[in-house]
Amino acid sequence: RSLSLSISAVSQNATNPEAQDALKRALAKKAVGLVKPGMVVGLGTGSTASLATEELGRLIRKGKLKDVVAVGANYQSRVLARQFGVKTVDLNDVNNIDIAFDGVDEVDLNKNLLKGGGAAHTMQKVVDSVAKECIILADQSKVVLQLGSTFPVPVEVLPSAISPVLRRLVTLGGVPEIRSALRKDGPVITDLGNMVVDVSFPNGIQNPSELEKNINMIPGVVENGIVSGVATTVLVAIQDGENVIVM
Ligand code: ABF
Repeated sequence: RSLSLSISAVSQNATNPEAQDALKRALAKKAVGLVKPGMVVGLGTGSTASLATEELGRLIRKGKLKDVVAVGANYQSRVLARQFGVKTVDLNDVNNIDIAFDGVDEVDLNKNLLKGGGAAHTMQKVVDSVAKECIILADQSKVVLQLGSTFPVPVEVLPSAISPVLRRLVTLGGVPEIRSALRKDGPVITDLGNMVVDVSFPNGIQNPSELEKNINMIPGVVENGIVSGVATTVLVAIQDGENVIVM
């Protein structure tokens, strides 16, 4: 399904936190409704994906989804899954993932994604790309006409290669900034032990998939937050007066 139906969401992306939470819950419910007994489910990270994990656990505990197991994209999603009664398995112990749910920071009308606000995009990309169906959960605040409009591009970088990588990112037209840890004196370190560089592109991102490849070709880059060609479905939740519509 094309995202063109969702273009109206672009102009409506100011939402208060309670309304946004209702949108995220509606997305979680809709997404989990796609899971069938016996499936292997990939779980992303972030508040929207966490709500989907919670909903999955609720249905499993009710006995509605027998023999479902989950692959968590990272530590946070695995802990949460266990907390909600969802059995987890290791990615390396399954041959495939039937369906994955994940959140997003930005999505454009061609299903290009920008992820990595939580510094967890590397393994999210692995899980999402292994899944036969990758369902992206986007409340209306996430829909943009051009990636990079509201967020910089997160790039996970090997700490020992940080300086040359920063120089190469500048040659791609980027303005890189090392992400620092809130309330700590130092950089963010990912689950995988790397640093995150947030790169803004003042001239805009015209070709997301080309930029995704070019960034990943820099030696020392582990993975960047642009994800093109992976999302099979983008569910968008919008507020329509008193109602929440997921499409
Ligand atoms: C993950 O969580 C990230 O890729 C993205 O940065 C973030 C979205 O979080 P939320 O659902 O809380 O807006 O999916």
